Order: sequence, then structure tokens, then C-alpha cells
Amino acid sequence: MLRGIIVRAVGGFFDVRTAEEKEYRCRARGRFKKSDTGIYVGDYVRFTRLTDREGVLEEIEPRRSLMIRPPIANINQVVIVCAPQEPPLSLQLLDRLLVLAANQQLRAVICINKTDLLHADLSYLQDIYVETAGCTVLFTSAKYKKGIEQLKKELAGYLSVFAGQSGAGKSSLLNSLQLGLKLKTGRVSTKSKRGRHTTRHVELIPLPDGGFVADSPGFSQLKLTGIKSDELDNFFPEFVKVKAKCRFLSCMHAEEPDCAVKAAVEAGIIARSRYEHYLFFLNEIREQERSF
Ligand SMILES: Nc1nc2c(ncn2[C@@H]2O[C@H](COP(=O)(O)OP(=O)(O)O)[C@@H](O)[C@H]2O)c(=O)[nH]1
Ligand SMILES: [Mg+2]
Ligand SMILES: [Zn+2]
Repeated sequence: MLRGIIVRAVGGFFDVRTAEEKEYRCRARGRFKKSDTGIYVGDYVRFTRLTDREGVLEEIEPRRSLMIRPPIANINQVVIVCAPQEPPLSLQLLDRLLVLAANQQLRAVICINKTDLLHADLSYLQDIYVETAGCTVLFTSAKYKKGIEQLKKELAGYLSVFAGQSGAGKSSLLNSLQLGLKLKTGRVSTKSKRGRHTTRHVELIPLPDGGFVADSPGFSQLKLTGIKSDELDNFFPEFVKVKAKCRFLSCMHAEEPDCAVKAAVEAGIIARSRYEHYLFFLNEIREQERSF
């Protein structure tokens, strides 16, 4: 049997790519159709080779994750693309995406794109996200091909999706990687988006240094579902570092006295924006919990 990863699904067939960079169009045996686990792009599979280009799926390996929309298995990295302007930078959206990524145990890379548009000092983002939150931050310009080599390095070996606001430059960045893609760029109204891309198929694009990127942006669901209010602080690495010093073991870092997280905010060790977004998400989750 051969082993590979499903890179696309086409009309009941699955294209499986092997480590030798060969693709086989495979059909699934009947028993797969009955099993409720499904077969997804991103699944690692074993298959029997029929011809030089065809095979039959025999086995789906256990998947480490499954993203529902878009449906992709085994994603292990998200590239969160933001722009300093056009659209205006939303640190709340960035923090929300970071929480969602952490909840799915995905490595997160923050990519600040369109750096050519703004000559203001963006190093405060480095202070917040690299120094305290322990993320990887890249500064890019898809337009002027800046930072693309660093982006390639961060992608190598991972199975990545791109996420972030529409218009931030996800498609432009993917195109700048020159993987033989020609993704449509520009601001598309939600209406025409629906109309033109009716076949919202997912495909994994192999990277020259190993790994894949999904050509479809991740996280269309932005609700913090599946995260409990008393677990939210775990997704803020800089809170985790200090929270053992809170007076109460069950401290939610909101109304409680002698809270080490609040003290760290006052001392400038934790960024105020991070703390405010934490409180915002905490309220949102508490409201969801009350409505159950
Ligand atoms: N100035 C500038 N414009 C960019 C850059 N990256 C993308 N754009 C433009 O921003 C718009 C939205 O880009 P697109 O890639 O479609 O964003 P997406 O919605 O995140 O996929 C397009 O008009 C791009 O040409 C950049 O680095 N600098
Ligand atoms: Mg796009
Ligand atoms: Zn606390």
C-alpha cells in the first residue's frame, strides 16, 4: 500500500499526493461511505495503486483536527493576515482569531500586510504579540513582495490556512508565493462572492519546502463556541505566566480582588488591549453560557 495526503476532492474521487510528489486519483471503497467519519481534504490515507495515476482508498489515518468551514483535516497552522489600514486594523479580531487558533491547538503566525501603506511605527505590535504573547509576527507587503521569503519559511512543513478580514491581502499573499495559483483579489461584495464562487472547493497547494497551504481562508465561524468562560485565560499566554499569583485559584481576572493579571496590566507587563479583549470575550462567552 502507498501513503499520501488528500489534496482535493473531485466528483466522488480523491486526489492523493504521495511523498514522492506523485498524485493518484482514488475512489473510496463502499465501506468508507457507510462510516460516519467522512473523508476530507487533508486526510492522510493509505491506498492501493491500480495504475500509474489511479488507486483505491483503503484506510484513513486518525486525524488530529477537523475544520468544519472550510472542511479540511489536519490543519496545524493559521496565518492571520491583518492590514494596518484598508481595512483598519482590528486588534479585537486579531485576538479573537488567536483564541480560536489556540483552542484548536494551531500554531499562529500573524502577518501584518500592506506595510507599504503606512509609515507609522508598528513596533508596538511586536511588543504585544512577540514579547508578551509569544506569537510570530511578520511584516509584509504583497504589493511590493516584501517579507515573502520569511512567510515562506514560516509555512514550510505545516498544513496552513489563511484567515483574517476580507481585503487584508490573503489572496494577494498566496499569489505572491508563486505556487502556480491565480486567486482573484480585490474587494468582492458578499453578493458577487456567492455568485461567482459557487463551487467553494478546497484544495491543498504543495509548498516547495514541504507542507501545504489551503487555498481557502479559514475560520468563517468567528463565535467562540466550545470555549468555557473559566478556560478562556488559557488562550492568553501572557496571562498564564502570571495567574498563579492571583489570590483566588478560580480567579477570572474580572471583578476579583488581588488579581495578578490586572496588576500586570497596571504595571504595563500585559497590554491593555489584550486584557480589554479578554473581558469582552469573557462577557460574550458568559452570555452564551447563560442562554443554555
Ligand atoms: N497597497 C497594498 N495593497 C495590497 C497589498 N496586498 C493586497 N493589496 C490589495 O488589497 C486588496 C485586497 O486584497 P486581497 O488579496 O483580495 O484580500 P483578501 O480579501 O484578504 O483575499 C486588493 O486590491 C489588493 O491588490 C499590499 O501589500 N499593499
Ligand atoms: Mg481573498
Ligand atoms: Zn486574576
